[in-house]
Amino acid sequence: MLDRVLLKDSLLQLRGGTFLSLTPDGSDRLNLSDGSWISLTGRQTAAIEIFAVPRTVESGVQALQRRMPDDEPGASLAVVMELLHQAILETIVPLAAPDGEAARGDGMYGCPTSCVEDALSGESCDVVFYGFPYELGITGGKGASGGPTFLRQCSRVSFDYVETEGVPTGWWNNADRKWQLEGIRFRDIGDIPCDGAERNGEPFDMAYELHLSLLRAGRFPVVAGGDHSVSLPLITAAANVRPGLRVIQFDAHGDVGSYEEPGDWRKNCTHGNFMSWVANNPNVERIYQIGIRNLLSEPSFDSPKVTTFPRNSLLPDIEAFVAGLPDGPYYITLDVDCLDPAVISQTGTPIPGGLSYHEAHRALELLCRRLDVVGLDLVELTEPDVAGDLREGSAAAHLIFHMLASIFEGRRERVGS
Ligand SMILES: [Mn+2]
Repeated sequence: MLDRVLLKDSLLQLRGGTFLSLTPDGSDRLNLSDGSWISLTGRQTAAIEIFAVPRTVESGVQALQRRMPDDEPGASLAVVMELLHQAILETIVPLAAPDGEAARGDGMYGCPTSCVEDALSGESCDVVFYGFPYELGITGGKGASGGPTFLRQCSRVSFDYVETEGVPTGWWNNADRKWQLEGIRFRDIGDIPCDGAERNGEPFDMAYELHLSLLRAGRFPVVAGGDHSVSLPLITAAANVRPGLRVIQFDAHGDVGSYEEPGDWRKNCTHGNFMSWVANNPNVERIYQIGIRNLLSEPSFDSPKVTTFPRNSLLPDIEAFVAGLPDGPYYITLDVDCLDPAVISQTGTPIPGGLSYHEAHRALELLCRRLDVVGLDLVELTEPDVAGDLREGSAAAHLIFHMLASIFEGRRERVGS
């Protein structure tokens, strides 16, 4: 499954030494580099012809869709992924500079991009970013699929990830007068391919498998959505690796349908109810919801696992709350609509009366420094109406930065104590 997770912009081509041949009866066969032959479907033949020259996954899938206009949505991507899985296509990922030194990259905060295998191998990195640009689970305004690309763009304006002789220099925090994240290696492995996907389909399985592998390899994953339903496979993977997981959800909405009978998530899960499945996961111990203030047509369901702090009611007592939380693994999911629309309005379902930037910043820093956080995501950020308006993406990029800085400071303090 892992070799099917790709940078959206990574290049694919037909494996070297492989060539197509027509049999006397006119059917297509492929000669593999080990000398053996396999028969091909018409769709496979078309894909192989298209990838005879290196192309991005996206452009190859589009070309295949033009050749096969009657195909179901997603069929073109599926055949490309199948050929990749069979090692008939191979990836060419432009990675490091020729001397092996990681170059300033196009990833989050300008960190280098990497293929999945490299991000998982050895001691290659600490923090792994990836995008999950999926929005088939929305019920409000569109645009969350543009979140990862927009967030990367904004993050590179605010920060500059630098490695000197392979060691990240970190950043000088000019407000708190200290270095942060020095020595913490970032890599960005790109986006889960979501073009042509079916609702709650293959991208969810890919994200789950990828997340499991990153956590088992000791990486700290940071995911940019996408709509909030993308958090379901991420939290499920985290709870699988670290049972007893507690989830802290910053959100204007509880994102709960029914705790009693949520049914089949493949059919029913949306960004407005994914927490029902999270709450029913036996490996999830508790859920704390902060910032909730939406209006519903009927009362929301109560689950003994869920504690809700409406609006900003928790924030005056945040230090006592954080101090009183039990030890154990935590996952933080940050729906940007928890913030007041004065801070972030670029979201599908904005609701007035949310957290200020400083309230969110302080709460997240306290939580992240004190707790054993095993992963985080930021979801529901949409692209701006006016191109080049980076303010709201900058707010989101800063919050992720401060969360990461606090998480790694907290880890160092606990190791040192
Ligand atoms: Mn949400």
